[in-house]
Amino acid sequence: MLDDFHKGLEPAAVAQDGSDLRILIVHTRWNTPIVQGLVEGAKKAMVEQHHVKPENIVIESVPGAYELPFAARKLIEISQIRAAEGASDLMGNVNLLDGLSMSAPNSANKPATPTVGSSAAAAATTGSKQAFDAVICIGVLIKGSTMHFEYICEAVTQGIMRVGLDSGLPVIFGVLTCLNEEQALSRAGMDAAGKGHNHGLDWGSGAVEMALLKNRAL
Ligand code: DLZ
Repeated sequence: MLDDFHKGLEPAAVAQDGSDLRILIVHTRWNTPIVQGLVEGAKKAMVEQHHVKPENIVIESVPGAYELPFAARKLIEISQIRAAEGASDLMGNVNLLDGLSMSAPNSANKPATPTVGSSAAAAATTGSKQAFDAVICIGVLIKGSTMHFEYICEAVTQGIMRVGLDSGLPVIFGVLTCLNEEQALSRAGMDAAGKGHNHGLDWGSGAVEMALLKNRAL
């Protein structure tokens, strides 16, 4: 029975068309190669399975997982203001987070050339009533020898949930909370045995499905 067990998210019964959606990915710069693989997985699912336009996927970065909720909230606010103003791109050309963004469409295992601040992918066009339709927060937390891991996991989990409920936007919890690096590699589909599954794929599909739910007419 487990031979045909579907790893990760079972596809929705009905095709999820993301061609009109705008998605924000906020990712961390800790455990970068694994994070990169997860970001690429999320993008792959959105573009290849759900037809999200690559130019409508905006990617921003933060230092670590603890910063994800604040950044998601701030970037949602900015994008909503810019969309209401009819701006031609959602993030503008301001380096809001003063961070590096790994936006180049490279392969999952090859770190992209970083670009400073709001990426080229941040040219998501507006022209309709909504700013972002969903946000995916992506990070990798790996347990160390102190209690730090537990505190950050708790804060980030609660924080991401809060941003979603407060903003009314789906915010996907794309944070791996792993006991060691092997677990993280496996969950990014980067393990040596090749038996893992890239959870980024599920987060991309989940973001599209939840964005469509958010936009569903009453
Ligand atoms: C400090 C820290 C540690 C020890 N480990 C991680 C980690 O595994 N993954 C991650 O995303 N961030 C880590 N951080 C950084 C914190 O998330 C945060 O950036 C700092 O505590 C500053 O607020």
